[in-house]
Amino acid sequence: MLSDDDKEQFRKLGYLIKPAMIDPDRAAAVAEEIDRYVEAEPRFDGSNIWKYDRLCDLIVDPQTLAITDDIMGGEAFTFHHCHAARHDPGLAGIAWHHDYEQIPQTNRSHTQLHVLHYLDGLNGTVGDLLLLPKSHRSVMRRDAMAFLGDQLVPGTVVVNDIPPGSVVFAHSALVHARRPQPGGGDRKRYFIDIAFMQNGIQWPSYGREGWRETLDAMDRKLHMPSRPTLFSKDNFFDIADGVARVHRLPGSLAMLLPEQAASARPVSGAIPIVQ
Ligand SMILES: O=C(O)CCC(=O)C(=O)O
Ligand SMILES: [Fe+2]
Repeated sequence: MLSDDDKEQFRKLGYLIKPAMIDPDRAAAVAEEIDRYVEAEPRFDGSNIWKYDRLCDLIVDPQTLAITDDIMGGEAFTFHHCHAARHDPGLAGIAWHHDYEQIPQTNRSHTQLHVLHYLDGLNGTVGDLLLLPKSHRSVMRRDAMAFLGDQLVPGTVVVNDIPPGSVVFAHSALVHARRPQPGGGDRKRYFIDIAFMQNGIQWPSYGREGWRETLDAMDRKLHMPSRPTLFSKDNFFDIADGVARVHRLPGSLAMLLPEQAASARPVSGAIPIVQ
């Protein structure tokens, strides 16, 4: 599915952009579903993602799964979570961070992927995506670069001109930020992120109570005999147990950076940064 150049780009730089990968009718159907729950369930955090048929379709989209196969080097992988949001003008930014789930942060031996959908593209009016190529190879706390806010650091790639239906495949350890923009355009900022973990190690679970039930419901709805572990619970340990076990433990790598007040700590989407 991916060319050798694409695979090489992902390996070296940590991301790959597929412009207009989702066709307009389908993107419109997903956007409609998001509009529906923005009204009905404004605190939606992905826990009941199995209730949303169009979002579920995106998670098991054949092209997405085939590209993910290539990125994972042919190894099997497991779904971790899906968030979806409609970002309106005035949306706050998110400081530089990464979303690689690991407690404590120690290595990058296995791949974790964020599939970022921008259903209406990005055009510089609601908020830009900033990427720091090659940063996925460094081990750091998720908020280690948050002190820089959303300043352009050397090497920053600004993603602010991609057509509707575009998908950004980003290694979860790639440092990235959202730079706010004042609005004024006619596009909305529909944003969906879907995370997949390469099998082979135990990963922290999605940070919501009920993550096991969510995976069970997804498996009942979407089980694929050719991908038996796609919605398995077996590759996860409970993230809260993991944090409790290593927090403040002397010798924990990348856990003992200077303390920040809770109010100064960034959140990454719906997930509070805990590691
Ligand atoms: O809104 C975006 O483009 C990125 C958001 C993000 O990085 C996150 O939710 O973790
Ligand atoms: Fe993020």
